[in-house]
Amino acid sequence: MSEVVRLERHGDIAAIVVDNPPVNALGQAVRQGLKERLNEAANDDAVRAIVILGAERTFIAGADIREFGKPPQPPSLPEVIEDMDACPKPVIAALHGTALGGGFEVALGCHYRVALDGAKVGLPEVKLGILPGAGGTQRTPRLIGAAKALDMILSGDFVAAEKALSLGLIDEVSKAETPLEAGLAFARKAIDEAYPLRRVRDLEDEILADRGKSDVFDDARGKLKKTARGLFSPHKIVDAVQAAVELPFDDGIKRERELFQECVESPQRAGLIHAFFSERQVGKVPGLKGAARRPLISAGVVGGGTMGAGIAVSMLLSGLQVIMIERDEESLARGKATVDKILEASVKRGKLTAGSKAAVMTESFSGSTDYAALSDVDIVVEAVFEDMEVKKGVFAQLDAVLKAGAILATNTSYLDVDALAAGTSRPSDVIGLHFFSPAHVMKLLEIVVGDQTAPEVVATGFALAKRLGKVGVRAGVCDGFIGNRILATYRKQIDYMVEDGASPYEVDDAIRAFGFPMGPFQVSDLAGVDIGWMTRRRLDATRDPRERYVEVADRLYEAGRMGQKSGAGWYLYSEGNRRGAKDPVVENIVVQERAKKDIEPKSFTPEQIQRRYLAAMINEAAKVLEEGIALRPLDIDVTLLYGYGFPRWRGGPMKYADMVGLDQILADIRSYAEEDAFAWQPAKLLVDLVERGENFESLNK
Ligand code: TC6
Repeated sequence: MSEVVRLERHGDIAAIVVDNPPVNALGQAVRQGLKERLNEAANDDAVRAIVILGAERTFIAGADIREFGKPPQPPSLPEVIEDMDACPKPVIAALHGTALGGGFEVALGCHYRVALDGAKVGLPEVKLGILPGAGGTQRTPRLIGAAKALDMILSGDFVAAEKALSLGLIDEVSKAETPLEAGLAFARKAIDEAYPLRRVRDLEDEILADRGKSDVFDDARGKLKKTARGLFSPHKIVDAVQAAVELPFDDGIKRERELFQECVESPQRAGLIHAFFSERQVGKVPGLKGAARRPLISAGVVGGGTMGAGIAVSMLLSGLQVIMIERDEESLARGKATVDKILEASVKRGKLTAGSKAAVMTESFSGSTDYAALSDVDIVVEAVFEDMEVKKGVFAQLDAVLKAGAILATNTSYLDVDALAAGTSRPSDVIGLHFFSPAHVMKLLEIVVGDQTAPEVVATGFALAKRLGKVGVRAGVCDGFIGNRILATYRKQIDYMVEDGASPYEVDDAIRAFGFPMGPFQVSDLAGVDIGWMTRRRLDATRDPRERYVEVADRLYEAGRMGQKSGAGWYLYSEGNRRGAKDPVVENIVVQERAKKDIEPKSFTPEQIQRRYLAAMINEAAKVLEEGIALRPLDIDVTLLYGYGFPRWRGGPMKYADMVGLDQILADIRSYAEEDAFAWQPAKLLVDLVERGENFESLNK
């Protein structure tokens, strides 16, 4: 008797309850249990209707995604669903919480669906690189037509119960307190009023209306060219829905199965599922379990520039009281105006009502030029100019006025958090909170833990990240922490390749072809060529003389080409246009710099560009791990996915390295080292893992 699925009798109605916390996923035991209990109920003459529901917080939230990629264990989900569909008694799904993926497919295999108010349904498989492979692509168009089914399955968006009812995905929204109550009430009606067995597989109206109309599918495929660049499963989804329209049900199901299998075997499935679990694991920091958290009601932000204002907005929208500090009234007014502007944009996009915005601006947000205004806040984030002396000055002032137990956070992207902490009388309260620009949009928050940062301050940093809707990643102290340190290394390889013969535009094309949304030179133009210049000047004093230095970017800076903001950088921007054009002037600068060093240009294929870029990224990432700056490979994956545009379907650089094979990555590094031994010193960890035949995944915990 399976424990994860139980059969309850309520008079002449049988309730089959899936009880497999946390989300009632359809692992093997659940599938087996569903099949057995259904068989039991179907063969019991005293049972006249069957209700399927989930215990605790939700209906079934999908297949157990930990099982994908492993040998399949019978019974398969389509087989279980077929039994429901064929059952001679009415089978009713009673939905609450989230009925997702295979969970919603179970519901579609039932003869009727009733949902509690507040429940959501959805087919989010596309987000995991697969497709609804248990009849979802075949039954959904039979209920709502191909166009709406494609919208739902290609977006993976959840649909609220009321909307699901109006679309025709479900049959009733119930005000009942529990799914059992709702299911029993529906089953009673089904018995008393002799509802027919309404099998979705037999519904033909929508399918017949769509048959022969290829424009729905042509349109969908056209849109995918823009929205699903590089992705595999969306194209298979269109094929599967088209099969639903063109083939008899059983043939469509067979086609769906083949397409599903292709998706399961694709590396994108592995990458996306790794990303799914990593972003849930990243907040579970070893050693932090059970650490107390400090209360967070009010916050200070020092600095009202783009970063400070973005941080303030993010905090305000999370319900915190925020006080902004600036050095004079004029700067404060500018900072407040920036906050107002960001909030106004949220109103325009419909994310905030005008009334809420007004309330936030008047009741939750204030500003001052006097640090004393911060005497009672729980946390302060400084976002002033990136200069150690300036930041030390701010910390000294904060130290003088903050209450005991308040957290002092710096938003530095590179600087030594320990040095800042040492300048205060309370180093255990100091932490780095590295937001990414624009801070109210970007989801990554590096939580930089100093030598003396107290565990409860770290735990509070993670709690803040969650409250702000961000993904917090623990990082140790070093120049650039996890993300910017790795970036600095792979970014240099780009400059080397350009000096050696690649054009910046070839590089950008190759990196975009790998799946990044922008190439590194486009990013540089967006961030500002001056930002890179300042970073290089900061590092001048400590740069190892053996390091190769490329001056092309300095020439651009000297020519006043600051990127998008000045109308020219690596690209040329026409008035109001953020899409730059290739610029022969830049190509000329590159040619001159090569000539100065007598470099005979060679050509690079897109694959060669990508391999060097990735090898540099992975090698530095392995050093970051080895030094304990990142605790686990998954912390690096999440950082690069959320802060640096690494394609999600590749899982992050460490997952990608595992999939390519660490031996190949190391072989690449060793071959590049023959040209530049200083830049390509293999990480000891990488060498060790290759020698032991292990991968990065083995270090995730
Ligand atoms: C599918 O169904 C394909 C069918 C075709 C078959 C032929 N499996 O997100 P939370 C875990 S594909 C295994 O923190 P929330 C999760 O890892 C699937 N585990 O909670 C976490 O574990 P931890 C289609 C799962 O309340 C815990 O549950 N379905 C699964 O913020 C809590 O998760 C989906 O894509 C799973 N399917 O959100 C739905 N789902 O505590 C994916 C969750 O050890 N899931 N876990 O860290 C979700 O979107 C959300 O988890 C949620 C709950 C909305 C269900």
